[in-house]
Amino acid sequence: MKIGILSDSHLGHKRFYEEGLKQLEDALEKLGDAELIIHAGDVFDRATPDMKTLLEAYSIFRRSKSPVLVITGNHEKTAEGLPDGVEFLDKVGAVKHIGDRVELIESKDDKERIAILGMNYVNEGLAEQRLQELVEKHREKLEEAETKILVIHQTIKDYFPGEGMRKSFIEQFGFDLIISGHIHRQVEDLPFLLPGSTLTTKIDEVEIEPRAVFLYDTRTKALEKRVLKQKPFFLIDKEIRDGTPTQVREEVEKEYKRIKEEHPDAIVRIRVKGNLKEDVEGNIVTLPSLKDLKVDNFLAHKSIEDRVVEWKSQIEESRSIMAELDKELIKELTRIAGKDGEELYLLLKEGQGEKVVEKLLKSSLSDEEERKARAEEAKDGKSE
Ligand SMILES: [Mn+2]
Repeated sequence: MKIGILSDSHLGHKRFYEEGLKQLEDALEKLGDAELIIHAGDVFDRATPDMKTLLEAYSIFRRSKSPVLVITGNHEKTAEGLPDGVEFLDKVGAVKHIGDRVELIESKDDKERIAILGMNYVNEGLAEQRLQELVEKHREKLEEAETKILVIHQTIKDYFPGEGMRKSFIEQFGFDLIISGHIHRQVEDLPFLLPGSTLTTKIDEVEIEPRAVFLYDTRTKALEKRVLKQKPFFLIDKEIRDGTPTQVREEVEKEYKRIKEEHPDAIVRIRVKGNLKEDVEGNIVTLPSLKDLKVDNFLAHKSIEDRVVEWKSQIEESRSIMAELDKELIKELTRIAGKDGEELYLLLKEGQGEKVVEKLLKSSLSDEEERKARAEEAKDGKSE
């Protein structure tokens, strides 16, 4: 069976909203010859997308010639019981949500039986355990199939440093193909396949690489990469030595104009590095503010105004640091609750403190107390 593979479409992305829609549309079109399409999570940029984004997503997925199977990514994670965008798409029949379950499919032409196990994103520290549980729970169904595919949205340590799953751990289960979203870089290392994102969500070294989708043939194990149509991205480092504010501004504008002349639809990020002349410290470097341009000021001497701009962009980009702090909090909650603390964390984020207190109090009943309570209940039951 020919299977189309894509991930991380991030619909509803604030800066690249239109690109997100267009590139998903292009992705599904480019996979028109697939019998089945798998999306490995982060369909949306937010867990609860606005109505416009939901409707756009609905109409794009409805136009797909092949059924689309989806899992949820970290961007779709909501507090316990709250619906997300993927659930909506599943309910209205635009996609099929296969998170934490197995989908069995028979190929039209040669009756090949394929089992696809989807695992929704979980806190990295719990991912291996969750996979083990899911494989055990669905063992029978998995064994029925000739071809077994796993779809996850996690970090695989061997491809990306930091906390995550081990390749060797996943390998033990014998899947013929392992697809993971989350990491926006493409990795072709069969049976592992990281399709990368269909959208450039930030202009950095990884994501200025052309975005793509993949077609995989389960019989021949051939993998084909299909590059998406997108605006050209440019990431430029501009070095300034003993410059003046005017000079910096002019150099940035010159660079931007040069690129735009050759590529009118280019999206440009310029990182200004180096230093200003000592005597102009305190002068204001006003960097041009243009639609398709993002300038980062990494100059050594900066005015208050420059610093405020820099702080603003630092705050915007501090999400990774926040994520680290969040991870610590989740760990602490996991320790106290004795189970997945992420649910509690999400409740806290939504301002539902009382619920967290309630849940923690419940779980802090010691085994002894619980036994006593049970014994009491049993006694009561008998006396009635
Ligand atoms: Mn993502």
